[in-house]
Amino acid sequence: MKLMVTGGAGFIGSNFVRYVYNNHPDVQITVLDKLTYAGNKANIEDLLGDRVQLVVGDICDAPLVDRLMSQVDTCVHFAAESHNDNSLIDPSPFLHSNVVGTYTLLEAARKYDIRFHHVSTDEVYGDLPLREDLPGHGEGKGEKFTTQSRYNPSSPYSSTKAASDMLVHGWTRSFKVRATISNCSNNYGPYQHIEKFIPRQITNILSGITPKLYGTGKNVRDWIHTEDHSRAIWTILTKGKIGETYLIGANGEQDNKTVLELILKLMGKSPDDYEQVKDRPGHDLRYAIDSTKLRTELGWEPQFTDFESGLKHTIDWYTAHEDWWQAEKAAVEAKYAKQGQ
Ligand code: NAD
Ligand code: TDX
Repeated sequence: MKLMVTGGAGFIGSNFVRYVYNNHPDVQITVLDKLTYAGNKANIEDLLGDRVQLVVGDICDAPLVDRLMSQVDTCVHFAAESHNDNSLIDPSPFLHSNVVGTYTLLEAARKYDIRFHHVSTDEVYGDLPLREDLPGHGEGKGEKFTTQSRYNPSSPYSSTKAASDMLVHGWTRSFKVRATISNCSNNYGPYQHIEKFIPRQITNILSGITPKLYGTGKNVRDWIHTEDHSRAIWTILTKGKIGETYLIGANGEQDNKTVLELILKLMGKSPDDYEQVKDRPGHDLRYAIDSTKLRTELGWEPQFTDFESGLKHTIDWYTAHEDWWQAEKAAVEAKYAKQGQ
């Protein structure tokens, strides 16, 4: 396989490149990444060589994308602006990378008949009510996202991801692009940018800064280890049916307050040693994925089923890799402080 990975120097993309490198030695990988503030060459530097090359460039650069796509047979598309809070301050790069970027790649996939996998998010479906607000605490059917759920995005980030999914649908139906889509829940693990919830709190504690919880902390996210996400994408790429969408999730629902208390406990702090700050405008209440289709049709199962142990490994990674995040910490916190968060 000659594989192009867009966004392969970011959090999930670099973990995917590492996964393919370690498990599929016959794959040649070209990473196309703009190295925005979220991309970091260091994430894949040790892999660069005969089997992995990095091209620094924009997925909206049509001549560059055309040239690179003419040299591969498969593309997994991660590149995106990925942070909700940033999209609330300035949506424009989200339109550029997430919408125009996906369009540019699809046009090349169409021209060269590339097998295309589009990496998307459960946030395209909007949010679900909290279980405590549902009759019988939501243990019945229909209270999780399925591939039948209605698109209902809440933020500039999720609406541009929803738009990109729609482009993939259109190009698949009208131009027979051989595409699949996956919508995954919240990832955690090594190499996640410190603007995101879990690494922000870990690095806050390591830096002597009080952790910051938005609002009441009742909001629920469905956590999955990024390595389980990589394995799921590989499974869809190799066994998935063209034109299909697969939801990826590992039954990892936790409210933010519980996650923060667990981080504090694992780092030897008092569980109430945090600050409640201004809530995110339009803050989605709850995400929860029903991944039955992926499990029953393609045989994928998550391996990181113990969240506490996965979180402990993640804390150990940030503790051991201070050089990876330290230089950016002050600027990330200064940006949040400006927003009252
Ligand atoms: P990230 O922000 O850590 O990485 C994004 C990468 O894309 C960076 O390396 C960046 O430099 C690159 N990039 C951005 N714009 C580009 C452009 N115009 N041209 C080329 N490269 C560009 O994001 P992530 O958390 O790793 O997310 C990766 C993908 O997975 C995104 O599509 C996101 O929507 C999706 N996703 C993320 C999660 C999550 O929990 N983080 C969950 C589900 C889906
Ligand atoms: O400091 C914080 N305090 C806090 O309480 C931050 C940064 C976040 N939060 C809350 C907001 C969310 O309820 O934690 C939760 C997780 O926040 P983020 O890490 O920003 O993730 P989220 O907005 O849920 O989106 C993530 O999952 C889906 C990724 O960033 C997206 O790219 C992905 O599509």
